[in-house]
Amino acid sequence: MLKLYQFEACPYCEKVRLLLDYKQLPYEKIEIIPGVGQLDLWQKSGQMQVPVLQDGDEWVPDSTAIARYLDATYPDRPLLPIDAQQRGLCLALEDWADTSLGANSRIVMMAAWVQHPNVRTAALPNTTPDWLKSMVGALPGEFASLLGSSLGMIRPDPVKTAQLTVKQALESLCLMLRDHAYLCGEQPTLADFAVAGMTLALKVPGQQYVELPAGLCGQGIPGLADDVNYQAFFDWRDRLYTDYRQRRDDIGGDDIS
Ligand SMILES: N[C@@H](CCC(=O)N[C@@H](CS)C(=O)NCC(=O)O)C(=O)O
Repeated sequence: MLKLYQFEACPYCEKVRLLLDYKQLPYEKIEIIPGVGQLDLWQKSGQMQVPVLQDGDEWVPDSTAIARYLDATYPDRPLLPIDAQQRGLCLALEDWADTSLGANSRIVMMAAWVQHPNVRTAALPNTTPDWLKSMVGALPGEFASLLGSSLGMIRPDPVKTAQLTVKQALESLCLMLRDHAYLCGEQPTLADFAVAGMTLALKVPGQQYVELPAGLCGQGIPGLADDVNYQAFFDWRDRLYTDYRQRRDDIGGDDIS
């Protein structure tokens, strides 16, 4: 069986999980422990980042390389269009999603995390004691921002720039999807799954799809995921999940958000 070495919360790993589910290829997830686990990964794959796909003796790091490998090895349900212009557009959109959209979504998510007490406490593991949740929720926003900047995660200007960039990205995605079911036409392609993966941080998929803290699943960044101007995009992404993402078989129920 295919093995996916991953971090559950990594957008590039979510992109690959979407690709594998679309192609209806069963796989086993192997959660990597940051640090120690990455050293092991380096020995096996020659680099330390996730995602890495193992297919027998074949080790494939990098989500884009994994997509190309999957199409070459398992050609059913192709990820790239045949038409030259559509194919070029698909590859360019994938690269844009992996770089600009992914990086800016992460900055926006970090900013929301430090500024909104609810988002901060939701990110804590389910087992966190109530007293610690209250303490984290009660931290003043300025202190949390300072903590964020001192860790080199965010600074005020990059956050504003990232927010504007993500808003424009969501606007362009809504426009691209207005008259078409998917980004490159009427069939899903690599571009759609890259965009869906990279926006994981803007609105976390439901618990029926991802193994993340219950308080985070289904939660969106306030001011983005609940903005009616971008509703068409989040509705489209929900449909993509309903149609193609495999539901977790270790939990039951239809109404888990
Ligand atoms: N270009 C890579 C990017 C993968 C990536 O940035 N992975 C992050 C997690 S989201 C990672 O492994 N970070 C750990 C590190 O760099 O040590 C891809 O498309 O797969």
